[in-house]
Amino acid sequence: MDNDKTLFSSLKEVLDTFKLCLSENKEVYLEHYVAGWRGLVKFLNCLGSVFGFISKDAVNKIKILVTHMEGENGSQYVTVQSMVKYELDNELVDLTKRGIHPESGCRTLLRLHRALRWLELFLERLRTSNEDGKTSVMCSESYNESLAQHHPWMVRKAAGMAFCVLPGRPAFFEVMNVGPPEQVVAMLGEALPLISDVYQITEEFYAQHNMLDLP
Ligand code: 1PW
Repeated sequence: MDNDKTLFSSLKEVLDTFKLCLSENKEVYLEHYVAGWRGLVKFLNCLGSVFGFISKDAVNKIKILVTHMEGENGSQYVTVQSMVKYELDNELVDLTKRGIHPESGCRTLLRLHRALRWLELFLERLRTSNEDGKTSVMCSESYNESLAQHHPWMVRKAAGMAFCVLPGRPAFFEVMNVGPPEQVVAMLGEALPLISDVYQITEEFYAQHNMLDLP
């Protein structure tokens, strides 16, 4: 599954994958969450090599989750909720400081979850921007409001440098490969509430279990 060499097709397809994440009783399916992230990584890779260090970390996190999902206890890793319950019940999570479970599903997913908030904020800015909106500014504002708070200085610095060379809005829309700008805006308007739902449900579940600061 991790040798997925298929090319990025369209951001619509990627965002559609996130739509599949929510079960009827509002649990988050890991399979679709991971598939959504795979698509995002392909998208990042189309934005230029400077995004390499960003996508590399996401790829690592995806790999860790897939290893859990395909491992002998894979049946516990169907939804975020079942994963959290299983890992907590079996003391498989380092709760306060890094220890013997540096690759727990819970702490790994938390990193992607925080990054999803960045994506949500960024795409929302993009959706409401006008023709001369600067993607680099939208991206760094979204980052500063979300993920940056969890990153050390070095990572913030490197991320800031990557944002500076983001393609401008027209080229960015082209890479998204959704169609003319009106269609991109409409697609985002449809997809963003669902991404937001996935984010909020995960956030609340992690908060209930006091797991928003896992080391
Ligand atoms: C243009 C749209 C952008 C949205 C894609 C978001 C991708 C997010 C990946 C950010 C990764 C930055 C470099 C890695 C930092 C890691 O140290 C950090 N990982 C994340 C995902 O924040 C924390 O992981 P760690 O070191 O605690 O294992």
